[in-house]
Amino acid sequence: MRYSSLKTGLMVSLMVAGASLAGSAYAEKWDMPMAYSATNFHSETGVQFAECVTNGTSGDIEIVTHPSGSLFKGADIKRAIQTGQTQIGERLMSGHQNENAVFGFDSVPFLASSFDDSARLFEAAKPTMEKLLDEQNLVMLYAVPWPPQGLYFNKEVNSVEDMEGLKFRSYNNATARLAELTGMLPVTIEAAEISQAFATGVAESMVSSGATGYDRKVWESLSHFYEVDAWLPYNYVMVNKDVWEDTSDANKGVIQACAQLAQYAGTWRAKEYTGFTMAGLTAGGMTVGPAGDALVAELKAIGDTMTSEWIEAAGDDGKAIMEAFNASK
Ligand code: PCA
Repeated sequence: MRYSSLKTGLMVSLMVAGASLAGSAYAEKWDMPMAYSATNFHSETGVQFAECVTNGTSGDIEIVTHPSGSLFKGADIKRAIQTGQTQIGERLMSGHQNENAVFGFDSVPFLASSFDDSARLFEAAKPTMEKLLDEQNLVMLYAVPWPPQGLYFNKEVNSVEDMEGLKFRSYNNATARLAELTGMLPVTIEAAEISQAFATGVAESMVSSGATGYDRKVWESLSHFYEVDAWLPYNYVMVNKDVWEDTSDANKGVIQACAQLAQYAGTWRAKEYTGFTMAGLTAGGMTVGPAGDALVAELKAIGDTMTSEWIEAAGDDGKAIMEAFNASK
């Protein structure tokens, strides 16, 4: 290497080191636990959000993502943020249904089964969710839907009777209730652990998106995916309210802009990923297609039961969400 280029190289390294030192004078690090694998589209969206904030605040706030439940398991993420054990994180919103039925507004079967309807439902629920989260020391930054939920089995299924007695992997209260109403046996398992659960026979069926089945390579154990489009549950990113209030207005502005971008980009990814993962499941050897009319009719009747149950359990907040949703049609 010639001396001049060596010198230039050294100067550049020093300048970079100097810039990052200057940037880190007041820098804060925010750890962002996420429950799903690094390659999942929600996690990829989270990484881009984190980079956007780190760059946009010139390193004032550095967000570091931790996928696959590596920092906190999915079920512990919200509490960790609420109590200040971590600053920010992502969680499946309906995972909190056991705290308050309102959190399950997005998992009511057949209430909103397309991307457009689910976006309207989310907007209708947003003010109520923000109020609820505020009472829990949390601020919601953005939310992204999973693709439509369908049914996975290790055999052909044409009726609810065919499901009787199957071990059914559930991920929230609504999915456990669906198992009960169809005569299956619910077992709660996080997405990160489902490949093993199916391989060992701990579970034999589930309701989830093509995305999760594809990410977890479920064709190694399961044979059928029925596109039921039952609902589209949301993942959301929330920040501890005290941390948020200590953030400068300029940095809040950057974070909100990055959040808007993430919501848009994540939703776009969810739509693109739907077709891609259906093809991927088929390529893996699964039979993929719509459920038969008889099965759909039975599932819709169960959906009606679950809708009434949710409205009853969610009380005035649930009523407000339903009214806003119906008014947005
Ligand atoms: N995947 C997540 C939640 C909904 C989805 O499509 C899961 O199965 O855990």
